Amino acid sequence: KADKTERTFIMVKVDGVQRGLVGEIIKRFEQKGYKLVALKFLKPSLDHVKQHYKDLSSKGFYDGLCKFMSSGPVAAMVWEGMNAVAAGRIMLGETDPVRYLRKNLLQAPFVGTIVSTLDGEDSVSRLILPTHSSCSNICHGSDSVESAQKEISLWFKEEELVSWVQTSSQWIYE
Ligand code: DGI
Repeated sequence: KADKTERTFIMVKVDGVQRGLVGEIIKRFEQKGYKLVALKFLKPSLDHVKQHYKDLSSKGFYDGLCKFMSSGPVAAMVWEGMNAVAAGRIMLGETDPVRYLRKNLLQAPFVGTIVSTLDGEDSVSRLILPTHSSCSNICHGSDSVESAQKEISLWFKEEELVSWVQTSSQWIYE
C-alpha cells in the first residue's frame, strides 16, 4: 500500500491531562514531523463521549469508560502527515500496557511508546499491583482512517481544522 497523507484524531485523556502530559504528547507528534491541524481543551459531555465510543456500547466497561472520559478535561487534536493513523497508533503503544506486559514482557516495539513510557512510569510493577483501570491509558488515537474521519467530525467543526503550509515538510518527506 502506498504511503499517503492522512489525518488522525489524538486525544489526551483525563488521566493524561491530570498528570501534566499534554505538552509531552504534543511534543512527540511535533518532533515526529506531523502537522497540527486542530487543537482544543474541553470537558466533554457524557453524551459526547458516548458517541465517541459508541462502537463499544455492548462492552461491560462502556458506562465506566464514558463516565471516566467525561469526568474532567481532555485535549483533543488533529495531526496530519504520512500514514498518520497507523504511525500514531505505534507511537501510542498498546491499549492496555499491563495486559500486554503480562503476555509479552518487555519487547522493543513497546518500549518507548507513549503508553509504555508514561502510563505509570512503573508499568512493570503494575503487574504486581493490577489495580489499574484500563479505561485510563493517557491518550487516544484513531485506529483506522475511517474512524479518524468520524472522530474528527465529532470533535471538530470544519472551520476549526486549520489549513496551513508546514514549511519543514520538504525536509521530513525527502
Ligand atoms: O482503540 P483503543 O482506544 O486503543 O482501544 P478500544 O477502542 O478497544 O478501547 C477504548 C478504550 O476503552 C481504551 O482506551 C480503554 C478502554 N478499555 C478497552 N478495553 C477495556 C477498557 N476498559 C476496561 N475497563 N476494560 C477493558 O477490557
